[in-house]
Amino acid sequence: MNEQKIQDIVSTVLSQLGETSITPSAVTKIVDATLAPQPTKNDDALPDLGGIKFKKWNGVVDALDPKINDDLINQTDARVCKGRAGPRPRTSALLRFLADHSRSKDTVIKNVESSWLQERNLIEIQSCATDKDEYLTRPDLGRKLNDEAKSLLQEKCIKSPQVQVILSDGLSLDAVTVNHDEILPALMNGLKNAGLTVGSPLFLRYGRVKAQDEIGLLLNAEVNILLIGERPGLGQSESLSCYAIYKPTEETVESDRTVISNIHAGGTPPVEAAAVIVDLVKTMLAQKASGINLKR
Ligand code: B12
Repeated sequence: MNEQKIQDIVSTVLSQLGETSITPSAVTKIVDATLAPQPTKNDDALPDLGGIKFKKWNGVVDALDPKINDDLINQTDARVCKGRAGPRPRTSALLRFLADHSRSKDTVIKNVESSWLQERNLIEIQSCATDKDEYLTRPDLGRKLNDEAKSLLQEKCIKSPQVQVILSDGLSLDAVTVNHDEILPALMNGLKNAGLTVGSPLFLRYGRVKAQDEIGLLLNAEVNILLIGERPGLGQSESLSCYAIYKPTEETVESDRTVISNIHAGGTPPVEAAAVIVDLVKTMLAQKASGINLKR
């Protein structure tokens, strides 16, 4: 798909959502590998190994037709056409692998500042995990709210909304911080434009998916939408998932949930995902169901 077609799709989605503050060109971040600058020995500064020019680096020496490799690189984020030095990876490919690995580890263990949440009017609540270490080693604690969170929900949140939206760091904080500005305003506007009552947006620190059930129960929300950082991969550490559930109960199981994964600039772009989620919410409300009980 060419850049113009992508821009047109983004433009249509933005106008359907009633979104005027985001320009389509700010949303589309697809880069053509053949246009990306290639690393040279004379670069003054140390190169950013996680940057696009290394991601799109073609390391195959003496290819019969290098354009074929460029084309392949452009079509996937997988580590292809990196060449080799004898039986070993080339230095650039190895350094890139290590850079991606560090990035993935960072995004799992990073914490968001409360000020970042306040600037975006997100009400902060926390699971029973007291820090990242405990969160990672005790998944059960990430599935329950702490006492303060339960009180905050009672004190500060709109009760019985049709839709409650929650953000959570989960296993990737970057997924939240990188995608927030494109997905949350568009999603909130889209839901309101669809005539739905929407609860106060929340941020759950150290959250696991199951925690959305307790929040849904306490706020008596009809549909509960959780945008949570996915376990990062080596090629992608900024991917967000949307887990949606209709009227969760104590007996809710995983198959009662619907999931839309791979939300990021190189997957389902966040603005487009907002439109898909609005449609999903409407379907859930109409059918009073989610997960395997939902007919789509
Ligand atoms: C880890 C993982 C799992 C683990 C979860 C173990 C655990 N307790 O953490 C295991 C191996 C069990 C698993 C199983 C399945 N998974 Co899975 N999983 C993932 C993965 C790699 C990361 C999820 C993540 O980071 N979640 C965020 C963290 C914070 O959540 P959590 O609270 O720690 O864990 C919960 C979620 O991971 C959730 N979950 C995981 N997979 C799925 C799938 C569905 C359909 C639902 C509703 C929930 C769910 O269950 C966990 C327990 O509550 C994603 C890939 C991705 N890019 O997102 C695929 C992914 C979400 N899984 C997928 C699928 C299809 C499944 C299975 C249906 C596979 C199968 N045929 O059996 C099962 C369903 C399991 C279920 N819970 O009902 C698909 C969903 C596609 C879609 N849009 O519907 C994904 C996107 C992978 C893919 N690209 O195909 N999964």
